[in-house]
Amino acid sequence: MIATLAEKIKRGNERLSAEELTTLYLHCPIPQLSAFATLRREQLNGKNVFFNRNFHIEPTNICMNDCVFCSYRRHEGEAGSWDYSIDDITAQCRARAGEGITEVHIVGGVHPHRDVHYYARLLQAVKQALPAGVHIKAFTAIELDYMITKAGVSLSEGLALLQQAGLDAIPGGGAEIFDATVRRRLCPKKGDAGVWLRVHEAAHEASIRTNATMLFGHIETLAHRIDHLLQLRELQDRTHGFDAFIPLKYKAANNALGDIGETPVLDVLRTIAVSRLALDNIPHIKAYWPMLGKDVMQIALLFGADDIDGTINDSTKIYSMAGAGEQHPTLGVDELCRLVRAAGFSPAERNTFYEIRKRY
Ligand code: V47
Repeated sequence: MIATLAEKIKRGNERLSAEELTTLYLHCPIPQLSAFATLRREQLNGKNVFFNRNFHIEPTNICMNDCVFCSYRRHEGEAGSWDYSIDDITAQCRARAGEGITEVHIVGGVHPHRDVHYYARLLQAVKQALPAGVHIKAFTAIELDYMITKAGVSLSEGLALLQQAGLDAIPGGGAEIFDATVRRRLCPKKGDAGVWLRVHEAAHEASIRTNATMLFGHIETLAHRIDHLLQLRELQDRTHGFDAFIPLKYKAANNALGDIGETPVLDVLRTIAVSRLALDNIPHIKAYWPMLGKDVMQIALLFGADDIDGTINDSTKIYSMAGAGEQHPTLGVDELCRLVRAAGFSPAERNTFYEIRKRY
């Protein structure tokens, strides 16, 4: 069976089924799985490992949802909550205006009182506070669904308002695991898979590029992961709007699910490799180093990942609050390039749309 799959993967133009992906995950020896994923990543991306110069803005951690995996969310007024004003946020942007940043990534909690008109004002203010040409990648599908519904406008009208205000791309968060039963236990108040997929489809129709994620290593099964990947592949066949897929390993500190612990590193690497092989129509697989740590990020490059996100400059709290090794995630371009070269690849600085700005 593995030998037949090897031939199929080498031919490079044939789709792998759910059964074949399951076999690869369960039965393929790890060196061979690494070789298969590397073959596919080289067919798509050569030796390039992409990164950008970015930072995150997290406007608030006040959130209406109650996801059991989340270490970050607080109630309004609760100790440890934050809620930055637009002025606070523009001050954060001005403080970074000289850093050569090309992308700002904005995500936060689903704040009960904020609608799409408020967030359009926020995006306008961020664009004005940063040098011309910096792209904004902002808001998970779940935040978008809430803020647009709250304003009483349609999904396409809401996205158009944000686009006019400066939205360039949408990140992949909020997807978690699409299966309805798991989702009910994991994030009972959050929009379901239909909501997530509909928002991304509407964004693609409006020519907004987006990413996709999968939160794994908690209460889901392998079948749920494969189903999640194939639902993404199916949408991408229709819209071609996804640039990157980011497999996010569940981190167990400071959240209600913590007793289950964290999944072993070989599960993470198998999942990244199977994602690369399953998502034959999504160009990039991101190894998100603030979550994986720098060492596992380097190894992930040998399992099909070709993107490592960016410099980040100590600007995100989602993973450090959940116990990630990187408590103050910052990676200078020189260090980032050294890590990529040491793993045998060529660092390529990209912009939000994967246009190469510089090779090192
Ligand atoms: O949707 C929350 C995840 C996501 C935990 O698009 C957790 O380029 C693990 O989507 N353990 C938000 N994961 C982050 C995200 C993202 C990150 C980097 C790049 C991009 C991109 C998107 O973080 C949430 C959720 O799935 N998350 N808590 C946790 N305890």
